[in-house]
Amino acid sequence: MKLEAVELIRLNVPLKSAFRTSFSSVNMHEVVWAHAVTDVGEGWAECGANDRPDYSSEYHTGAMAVLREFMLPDLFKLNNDLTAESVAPTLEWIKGHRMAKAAIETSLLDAQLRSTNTSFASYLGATKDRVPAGVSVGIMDSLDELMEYVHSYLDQGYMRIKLKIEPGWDYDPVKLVRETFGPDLLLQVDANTAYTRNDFDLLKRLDEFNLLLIEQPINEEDMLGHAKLADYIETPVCLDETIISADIARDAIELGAAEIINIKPSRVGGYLESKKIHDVSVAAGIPVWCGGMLETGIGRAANLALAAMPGFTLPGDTSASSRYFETDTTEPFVLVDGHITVPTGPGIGVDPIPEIVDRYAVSREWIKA
Ligand code: OSB
Ligand code: MG
Repeated sequence: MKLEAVELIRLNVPLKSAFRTSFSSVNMHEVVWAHAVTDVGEGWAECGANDRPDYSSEYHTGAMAVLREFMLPDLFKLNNDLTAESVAPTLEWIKGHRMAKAAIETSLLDAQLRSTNTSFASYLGATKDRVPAGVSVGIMDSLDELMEYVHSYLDQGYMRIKLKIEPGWDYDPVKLVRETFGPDLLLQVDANTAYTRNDFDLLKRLDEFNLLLIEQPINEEDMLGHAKLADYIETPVCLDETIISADIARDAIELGAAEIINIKPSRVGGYLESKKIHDVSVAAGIPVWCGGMLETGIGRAANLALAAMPGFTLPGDTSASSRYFETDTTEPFVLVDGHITVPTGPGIGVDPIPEIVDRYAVSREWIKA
């Protein structure tokens, strides 16, 4: 196919309630979309970058800049030789910026698959038509508030609870949730790098709660530290921020730093690299699950297709649209019996709703070949 133009859309999508992690508290999902126009049709993708470089080094206006200045000019130059599969090799010379790369590659994969009537799920080799949904629960102002939210998510049918933790909000909230909801609740925690190598004894205290996993306890660059921690505690160590490629995933597994892997397509540069990480992990016997970046329907749809691959044996953060949004940008994804249905239509299988995009868009910029 040939890339004719890309529209970069910045949207501010209000969240139902503040989402607090160890690195930020947000009331608004400030995000960028890539809307690709090709000679075979159009495609859509949501960039995972936050408004600030707080989860990773990327941020939304930085992603727009690198797309505009470096990525799109190279992809325009490919003319008719462009395929979704050629995006990563073409942009390989550009260091980092994986979320920007993921956005453009995914929008082109969407266009390409729509043009051949193929769904993301079948392209990726998905084997499930619905996936169990977990929910990521932010840090709260009080334990009472936390209990209200966890109660409500379990009432809605979520199959797994992930508690965000940080120093000062760890042992007590985890203990309360475990004691209140019992030993059968699938429960895990995510620190988003908030701890250090000096905190291993504190983290070991969580062993008594039989957690599914602890996600990214320490610095993302400290792979050896994670391997040491994995030896020291019983709770399986799961990596999120550290795993930026299939090569890194292979190393983390071999070093014993990743006993479980959170695959987030945006973080690793897209769905093709995600598939590679899935394959590396399955070959090594490492369970994977699908993480998220609070995606609206455009990003959520593609994540659900990935989560339907056979190696995704743990519930992901692929929750319903209503977890975050009063009004999603697409037809909402709904929770049924704790599961979300995997889209089967061409490409990502959902379309943006124009009036809603108009309502949330704060800027729209066309970049043409
Ligand atoms: O670490 O998984 C994370 C949200 C933003 C940035 C990082 C993370 C998260 C979440 C929520 O935990 C995932 C989601 O529901 O999309
Ligand atoms: Mg995480």
